[in-house]
Amino acid sequence: MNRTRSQALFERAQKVIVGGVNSPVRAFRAVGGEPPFIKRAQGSRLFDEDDNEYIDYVGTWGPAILGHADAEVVAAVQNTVASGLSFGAPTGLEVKLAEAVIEAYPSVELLRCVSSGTEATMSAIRVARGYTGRDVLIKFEGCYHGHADHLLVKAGSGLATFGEPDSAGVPEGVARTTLTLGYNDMSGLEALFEDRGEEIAAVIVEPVAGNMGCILPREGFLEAIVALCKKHGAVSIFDEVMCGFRVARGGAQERYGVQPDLTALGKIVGGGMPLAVYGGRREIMEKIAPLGPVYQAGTLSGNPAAVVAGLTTLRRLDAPLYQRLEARGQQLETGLCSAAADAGLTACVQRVGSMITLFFGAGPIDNFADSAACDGDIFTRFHRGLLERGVYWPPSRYEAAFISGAHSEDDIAQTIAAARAALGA
Ligand code: HOZ
Repeated sequence: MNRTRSQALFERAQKVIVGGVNSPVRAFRAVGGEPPFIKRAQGSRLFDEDDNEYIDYVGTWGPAILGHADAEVVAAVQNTVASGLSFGAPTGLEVKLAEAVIEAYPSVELLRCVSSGTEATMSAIRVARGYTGRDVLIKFEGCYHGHADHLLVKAGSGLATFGEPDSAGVPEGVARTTLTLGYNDMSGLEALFEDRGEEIAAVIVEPVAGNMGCILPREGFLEAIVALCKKHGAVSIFDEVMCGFRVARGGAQERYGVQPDLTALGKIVGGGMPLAVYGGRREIMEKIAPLGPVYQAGTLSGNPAAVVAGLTTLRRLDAPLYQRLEARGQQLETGLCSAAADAGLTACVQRVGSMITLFFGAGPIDNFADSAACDGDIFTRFHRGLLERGVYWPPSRYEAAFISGAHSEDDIAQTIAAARAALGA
């Protein structure tokens, strides 16, 4: 595949942008290659600067559930921006979006719009601390909740990808307020609450983890988090930035029937634009300014172009779409399992709806240690082989892949054929 233009752009980019990219995983360093520079995207496809075409499974890291450049979403954004890009004042669109989110997430009684998933989780934790008057936060190893200081402790996503789960630049005192446990470690959680329950402000979790590959909550794990928080006066926070509106319209909390105190949403809720949401129990959310003493604000919060992209996307998330995503997910899962088995590899596929990971290790993969023990060299071979065959898979073994409503049966069949060739099946 010729990528001369992308290579030239990457060379220029590295002189002026850190690592040539505006978010670390995009640099493709973990898979030893150079990133194609993307010119446009349509449906299930990406097109790079050299006019190479790829079937896309990154989906702009989650938001593109309808596929790229969906005509209705694009038209809604175009109509809205014609009336102004940003007002820094309330709009009717924000009210409609809030109502749509609350309808899909009954645990959310009151919410706030912000501009990124990082802001949503960071603000949810601040309000949990303000509400409880406590400092300690529990997170699970390999979960990634954005790049706020207290969350860059044993984190997944880019930090796991580059082997530095704790970021430099985080004050020791801040890091010390974050305690970590293995994902799915219910007895560890119970013991920690027994030991330090009175100090714990909140437990934050990706209820379906996607930043250490796709890892499912074991039966009872989410329920244990919510129950222990309740028992000890702490706040349970589901970070559904990735799995919200993805694994079901009402996210993991609908799929598994568990209601947290607070929820963070991002990615799909903004329809591909910079928008995220945090919300939950009224009593907690009423602690936020101007109703209460916890401060949080943003010039572009509730930006009309972002809100209309999100609202138009949410209106399209109906039962037939989720059935279609499930069918395509099943097709891909079956094909990848056979490809790995026919290549004589130890591997397992973990999937919730349209969120999927092929792990090169024996399953089940229940936590970060299991995920890290999988074979990174085979993943690199798999990734490069796919890319050369026109399939754009996440460039890190710790990032989940996403299927969109625009992926056809034929797209999936082509992907499976490429995977078979890449693995030598
Ligand atoms: N943190 C994102 C993946 N989990 C990466 C975002 C990006 O590079 O765009």
